[in-house]
Amino acid sequence: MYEYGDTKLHIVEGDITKMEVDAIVNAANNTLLGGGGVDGAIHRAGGPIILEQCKKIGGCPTGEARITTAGNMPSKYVIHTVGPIYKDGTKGEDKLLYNAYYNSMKLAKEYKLKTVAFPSISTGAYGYPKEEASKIALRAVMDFIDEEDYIEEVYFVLFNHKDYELYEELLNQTFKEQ
Ligand code: AR6
Repeated sequence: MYEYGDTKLHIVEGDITKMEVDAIVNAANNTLLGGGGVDGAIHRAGGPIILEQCKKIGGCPTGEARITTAGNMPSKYVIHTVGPIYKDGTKGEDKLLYNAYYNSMKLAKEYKLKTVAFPSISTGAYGYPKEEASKIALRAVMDFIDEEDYIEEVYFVLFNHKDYELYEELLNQTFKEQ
């Protein structure tokens, strides 16, 4: 566990659908109608209510976020955000990925949520290089805390050990420097 201001930051290796938090974040696509990866896992675990609510929302631009309930999962809400498809790093991918994290935090705060769990957005099917993506993720969360408000606990949930170690190293480095 790491502390940034009044926020506790955690890294967890595992399946985000099992997290007992106020909101888990989904790495969705612009349609919000489901897909593979973490998106598929969330819709499967949460059940059809999530798709029903997503249909009513009617899509989400890249970098923005929308919210639904979490159906059968232990969390209360799903914050659906859309990260960028990584092309070559010169198409504004960094800002869009940053916005996806920042706007998810913002929506969580609007709903007065205290605990939020993020997957590593865009680093699967969308091809974002993982190390760069992890730095953007942490920066966006820290900036939100600095600029807007704190969230009691933020979890970065990594699906394999290599990704977990990447975050562990980043957090160890970042918090050693303070
Ligand atoms: N829990 C936590 N992390 C997971 C899980 C899980 N259950 N499953 C996968 N990951 P991806 P993207 C990790 O492809 O790159 C979908 O089809 C995975 O190891 O899920 O943002 C959407 O509909 C990877 O590190 O999302 C979009 O079309 C990370 O989650 C598209 O994929 C993100 O991988 C979005 O692509």
